[in-house]
Amino acid sequence: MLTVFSTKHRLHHGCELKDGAISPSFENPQRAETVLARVCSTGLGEVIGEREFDRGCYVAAHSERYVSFLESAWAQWAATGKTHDALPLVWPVRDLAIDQEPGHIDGKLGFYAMDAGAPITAHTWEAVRGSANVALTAMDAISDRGHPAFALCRPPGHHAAREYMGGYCYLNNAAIAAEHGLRRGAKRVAVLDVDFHHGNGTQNIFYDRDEVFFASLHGDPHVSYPYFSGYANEQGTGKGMGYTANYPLPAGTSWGPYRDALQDALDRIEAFRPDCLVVSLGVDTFEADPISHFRLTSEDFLRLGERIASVELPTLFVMEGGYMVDEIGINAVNTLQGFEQRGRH
Ligand code: OKP
Ligand code: ZN
Repeated sequence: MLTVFSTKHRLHHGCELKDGAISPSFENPQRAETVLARVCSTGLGEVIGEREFDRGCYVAAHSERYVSFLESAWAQWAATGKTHDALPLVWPVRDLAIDQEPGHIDGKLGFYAMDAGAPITAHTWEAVRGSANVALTAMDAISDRGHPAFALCRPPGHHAAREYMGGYCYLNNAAIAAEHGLRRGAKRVAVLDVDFHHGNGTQNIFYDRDEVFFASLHGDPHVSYPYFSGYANEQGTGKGMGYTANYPLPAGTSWGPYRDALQDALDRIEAFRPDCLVVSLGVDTFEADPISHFRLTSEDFLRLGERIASVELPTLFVMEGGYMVDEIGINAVNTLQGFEQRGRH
């Protein structure tokens, strides 16, 4: 399988608000390096760099003003004299004004963020663009050749919505790739999100659309981040009604019940008859993940890949979460190898 990787991810490492304190983010550069090392040591296939794409490709999934904010946020923050990471501190919840973008950077940060988990550092935008370009390059490979590809994206993207960042995510790499697939001629694209956390951003971007089917398996939002989305009754709106499927699962979920939910999602994806499949591949469903609560084993990721292959679609894997740094290479590549094994039969 082809892997696309960008060294630009190394430019981004920041902090997050966690358990009442600002601490170094679990989402660190070592993650992507560990996955890349495993891709190479297992001989998964060729590794190529990302190509450049214009901002229109990002604006396909996000608003123009949000992309402008991401481009200029560090400069605006630095202009106030600060040299440390930018994080939001106030959010427009419920009845507060959301009809006007604030002028001050502190206001803008809250306006365009869902949490204090997506720091903006001096070179964050470069890394974020690189990550989206990795996904776009990989989608081109699928559209051109119909072969599967792995977009080794960092930072991840699935919490990033049309107009806000959060949960380590800025641009929604999977959604940007799906939009690119549609522009490149796909009539329908399915997105399957197997990260432990609900892909609220991807859901948001496609919620009222019927040409993208979105399915997510994740920790029950009643007890798991992001808490405010991912319930089973969220099924889409307008012509998108029925094109979103959520599978909230209890803490402690292991392969058996996980597999049953996965099979249901895959059945619905097959019924949708998409031209290609984008998989938001988070491996934080691993039993030893430090911030998540499922119990998949490294072996289970082989089975996950096999099942995904069973729908026999041109497939793009997009890296999302996974924080047990020692194991994320094994678990991510096990998924890809499980997929390839099945494809050979
Ligand atoms: C990003 B991705 C829970 C803290 C949650 C944010 C998690 C973001 C996950 N105690 N902090 O979906 O892997
Ligand atoms: Zn996650």
